[in-house]
Amino acid sequence: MTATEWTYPAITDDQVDFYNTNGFLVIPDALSPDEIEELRNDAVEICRGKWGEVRNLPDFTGEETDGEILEQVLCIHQVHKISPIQHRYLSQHTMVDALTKLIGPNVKCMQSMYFIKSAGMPGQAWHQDEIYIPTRDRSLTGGWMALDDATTENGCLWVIPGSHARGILYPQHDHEDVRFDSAQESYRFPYSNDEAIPVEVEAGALLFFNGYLLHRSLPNKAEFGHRRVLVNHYMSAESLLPWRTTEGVGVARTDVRDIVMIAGEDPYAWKGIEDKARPGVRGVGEHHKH
Ligand SMILES: O=C(O)CCC(=O)C(=O)O
Repeated sequence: MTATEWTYPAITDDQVDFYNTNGFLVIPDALSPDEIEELRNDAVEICRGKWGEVRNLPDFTGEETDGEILEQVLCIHQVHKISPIQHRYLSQHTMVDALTKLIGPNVKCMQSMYFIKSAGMPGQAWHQDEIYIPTRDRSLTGGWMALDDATTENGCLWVIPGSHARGILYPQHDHEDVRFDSAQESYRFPYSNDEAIPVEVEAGALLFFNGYLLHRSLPNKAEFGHRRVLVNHYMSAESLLPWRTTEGVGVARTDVRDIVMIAGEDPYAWKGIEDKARPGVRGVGEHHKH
């Protein structure tokens, strides 16, 4: 089966309504088996240095098996900045179809993250993505491509349905919870853990979530294997992107132009595009270092 023979699902109006009400949406069978395989293989190539430098990678000798490589890396940010394969998947067929219906005709992407999350690796505590990547029209949308079956055992995503709707960003603080990586945790929100639901999906599914939706993932408690996911972040091209990027050394800029257009027209094309962000491995936190 080649990618071109795959029948891609088309997102329906009912699915758009579900997303608007609940803040998330699953589209099964969004990727062909060939696409899943290509994305899985590319993670190893990225870690082996095929496409160039990745900040904070372990010092691999070149003698490791693919499995030994994967089990040492939790997540690599901005993989599309070096891998042409990851760059191509920003605009994967179902992804573009869904995003143009969920966001609007003009869509840009500013971030990719490849989670490998092997057995034993931590999850990420409750958070809202607009805390990190603020838009001006609340259009931030995560497009999460499952490359393995994601289950409660291996650390699928958990969401609080409808928690995006009020349009409030809750505060964040550091945490000492060993289940999670070092990213901060949202608190003081009016929901309990009992209201959260696991989003278990099969490999090849696409999961979309709103930038104001409270979500988290738990550790991979399986005995072996990975929970691989490519998650890209998108927004309307009409909104400026006042992002506090690492390249800006923590300073919010008026409009970060390190973006990739994936559908429609860029109303700010006259500003040009920059190429600043470089890929880097996410820290797992002190309590997870071997
Ligand atoms: O997949 C995960 O483990 C976490 C992903 C996530 O929280 C995000 O992309 O914002």
